[in-house]
This record gives sequence, C-alpha cells and structure tokens, in this order.
Amino acid sequence: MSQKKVLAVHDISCMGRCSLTVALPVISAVGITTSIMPTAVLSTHTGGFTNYTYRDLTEDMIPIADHWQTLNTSFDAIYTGYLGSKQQLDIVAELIDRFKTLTIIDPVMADHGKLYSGFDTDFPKGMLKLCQKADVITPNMTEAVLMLGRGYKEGPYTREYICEILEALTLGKDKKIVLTGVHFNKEEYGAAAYDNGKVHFALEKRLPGNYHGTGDLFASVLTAALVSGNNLNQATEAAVKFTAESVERTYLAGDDIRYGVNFEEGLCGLKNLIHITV
Ligand code: PXL
Repeated sequence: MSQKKVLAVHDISCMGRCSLTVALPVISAVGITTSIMPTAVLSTHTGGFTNYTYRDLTEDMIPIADHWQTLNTSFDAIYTGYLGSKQQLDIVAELIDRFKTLTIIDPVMADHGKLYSGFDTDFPKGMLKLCQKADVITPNMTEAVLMLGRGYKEGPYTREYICEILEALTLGKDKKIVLTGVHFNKEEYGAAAYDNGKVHFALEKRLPGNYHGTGDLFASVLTAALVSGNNLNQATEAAVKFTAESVERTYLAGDDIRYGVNFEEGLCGLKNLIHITV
C-alpha cells in the first residue's frame, strides 16, 4: 500500500516546540510522508519571548507550489496552521484550490482571550473566510469566538454554550469542527468534535499551567489520525489523550511552559493510539 502524504503549512519557530517542529515529527511518526511549506522562520515563537527574529516567506510560497506542480505532486491532506499575514490567507486559499484534497485548517491566531502578537483585529474575519474552504477546522475557544465576532468568556462552560458555538461556526455548511479548550469543571480539559449535527466530547485530567504549542500538537495528531482512516471522534480522542500525556510529562519535569510540551517521548506509542485503518 502506498504511503499517505500530507502537506503541512506553518511557520518554523526554531526553538519552542510548536508549528512545523511539532507537525513534522508527529505526522511522520505514524508513517505518513510530510512535506512542508514554511510561512516564516522565527528564532522562537511569539508567546512569552521578546526580541525574536522573523523572516517572512510569503514570497516563496507560490513558487514552491509552482515547482511541485511541475512534479505532478498530490497530497492526501493539506494541514495549515500559523499564517503570518493576510496575503498568506489568500495564498493558502489558492493552495487548497490547486491541490484539491482533504483540508484541515487550524486557525492559529489567538488564545486565552487575546490575539497573538503581530495579528490585527480584522485578521479573524479573513481567517473565517479561509475556514469556509476547509473540511475540518480546529479552533480553540478564543479563535472560535473571535471568528464569530463575539466576546471571549472564561470557562468552565456549559454544554449548551459549546454546542451553540459549534453550530454557529458551521455557517450552515457541512463542516467538521473540533473545538479545543473545552471544559465543564476544573478537573477535566479537552475538545468537542462536531460532525453533521452530532457533538462528541473528549476530556482528560487537567493539569495546571498553559503550556505553549499544545494546539499545534493537538491538530497534528488529529491530522495524522484522520489521514490514517480514523473517524472524527476517534481522531479527537487520540489527539486529546496524546496532548494530555505530553502535558503531564512536562508538568512532572517542572519545565518552562514557553518551550512547549514533551511529545517526543510519546512518539513511539503514537501509532498504537491511532487505529490505522488505511
Ligand atoms: O503555537 C502557535 C504559534 C505558532 N507559531 C508562532 C506562534 C504561535 C503562538 O504564539 O507565535 C510563530
């Protein structure tokens, strides 16, 4: 059977375990070939660090795709994350039109009620438009409400509130949504998967601390699981479990939350967590 192929479109934050330095090892670990299109190169990600370098790669993206098309390249999925400019939103829309495949968009731009440094307030509107081209979107609670033009509420949430946000995000279209940062109490934390009007909750034990890069880790595992043939609920369960285990390793070690979570020591077991059916 031929290997599955994923294109991951994110930045390279050289240090700090997020975006491509997470997506590439995680998706590869389950046996999927992962091509990358870097959107920018930064010395670190922008959360909690100052004076980081930032090299924008917007101008390279279409020429990279042009070259691939001369090679008759195709992918089983495109998975996008951190996009550094509004122009990159248009470029990703073009990539989706060109490669016509399963599209998973993580609308990376905000967390804990705030946009990440460098994004302006109308970026969520552009991201919402891009999300309309996706098969699956994976916003956190902040990204979800910003795309809907609503105010952010701190959790714990009610099931009704989560279901209402999910319904609103479908925009009347047949779209799968996996909403992260879902919690109904202080003990558990996880995600809600929405598929065709049905909502499935996946929750694990919550640990203290807001570790960086967990959204990228979550969406990378979800992508790996979906491309391996898991349904949305199975993929969400696997992503919540793997992310929670990685947070636990980091928490127990007492590591700095800015440097992301220890997913590396779980990679050997990732194939067993995902039920590979294709
Ligand atoms: O983890 C999300 C992310 C990805 N890439 C960059 C970031 C962030 C969040 O801050 O700054 C460059």
